[in-house]
Amino acid sequence: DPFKYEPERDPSLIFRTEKPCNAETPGDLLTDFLTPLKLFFVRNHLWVPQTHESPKSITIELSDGEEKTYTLEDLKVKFKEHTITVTLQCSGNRRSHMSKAVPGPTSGLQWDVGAIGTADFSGVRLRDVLKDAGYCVDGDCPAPKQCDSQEADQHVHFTSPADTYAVSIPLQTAINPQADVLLAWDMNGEPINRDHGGPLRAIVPGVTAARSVKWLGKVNISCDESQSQWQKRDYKCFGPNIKQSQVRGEDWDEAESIQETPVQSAITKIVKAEGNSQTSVNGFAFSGGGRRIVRVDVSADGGKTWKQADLHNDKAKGTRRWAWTLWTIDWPIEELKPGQKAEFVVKAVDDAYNTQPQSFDDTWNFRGLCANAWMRVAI
Ligand code: MTE
Ligand code: MO
Repeated sequence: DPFKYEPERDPSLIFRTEKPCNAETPGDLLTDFLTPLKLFFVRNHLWVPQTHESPKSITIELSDGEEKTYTLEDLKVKFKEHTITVTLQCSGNRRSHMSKAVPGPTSGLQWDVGAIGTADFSGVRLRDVLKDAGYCVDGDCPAPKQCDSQEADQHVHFTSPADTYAVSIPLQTAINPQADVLLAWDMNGEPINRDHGGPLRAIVPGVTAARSVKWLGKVNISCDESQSQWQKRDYKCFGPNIKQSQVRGEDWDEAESIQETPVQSAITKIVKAEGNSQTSVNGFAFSGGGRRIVRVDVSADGGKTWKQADLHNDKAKGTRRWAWTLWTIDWPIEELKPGQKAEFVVKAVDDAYNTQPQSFDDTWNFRGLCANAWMRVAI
């Protein structure tokens, strides 16, 4: 039983499956800017490797097949350490909300709002390590002979030999000094624990968390995306008219892998007014690609009228905005009239003026990925 040696977990998490462990943070505990480690959601496709099974070094495979290996100690002494505040969100977060849309249920773990969390991750820039290993990362790099594609189309693969999970990101993300891609060993100032991929994990800010490979052992550059099932046959969205049974292999091949994620927000905690005061509505807002949240609109009448929430101040670290923004709005009790549309609704706007779709009915996809329609909670 490969699940015999799973780490202990906080019982306040909501367990969607036990083996493998898939557990989310209850919304009303997502109130800290940095998510406490014991409450940070866990998303495992397979088992958690035992300490002696997880790699203590990273092997970089060069284009000619030669390999260069760095131990954790090598990384710590050879390269500059960076700490970046990163929100990791599973592509399936809020899937259960999409499953209530007109087209019907979606397949996968039926997460509520809590397959998301934020931490300070410390480590070295992947870019610096690739450069040291002999890759051209600055400017005009010649396209490798064996690729018929441009540099823009190359990919960096991350592999965990311990649980066999592997995915890839575009090379341009990996080598961009503004993208802050890390080989990380610390999470909120502590060595990354077993559940979250220690001793070494990839952190790809602003990109769906599926690309932040835990128990990382190998990195290589390739002309093609990773050939793993997690890259090729999952984490892709199709149109709302497409049922899973209709999708052929070539449709999967042609569909785009999710990398940067769309703007998202959720209501996590509502504190009811006592007596004649206010009801406090709290939540998070987050956008991929380093885009800041510039506004959060909240309605108490199902989306007919709106007010703006107060965005919390925080101390996010990083070259761009990789962290969520927490928000609060206090609603006077006399404005909360029970009725047909007595519903809190939230939607956020990012710095590219992207906003969230109104409904899941027309953004539905059968895997329930990137579920980011307005969130509604009955009052
Ligand atoms: N890395 C490995 N090796 N194995 C996994 O199952 N799951 C991925 C990613 N990295 C996974 C992995 C997915 S889908 C998500 S959402 C995040 O890890 C979850 O990270 P967390 O468990 O630290 O919250
Ligand atoms: Mo995920």
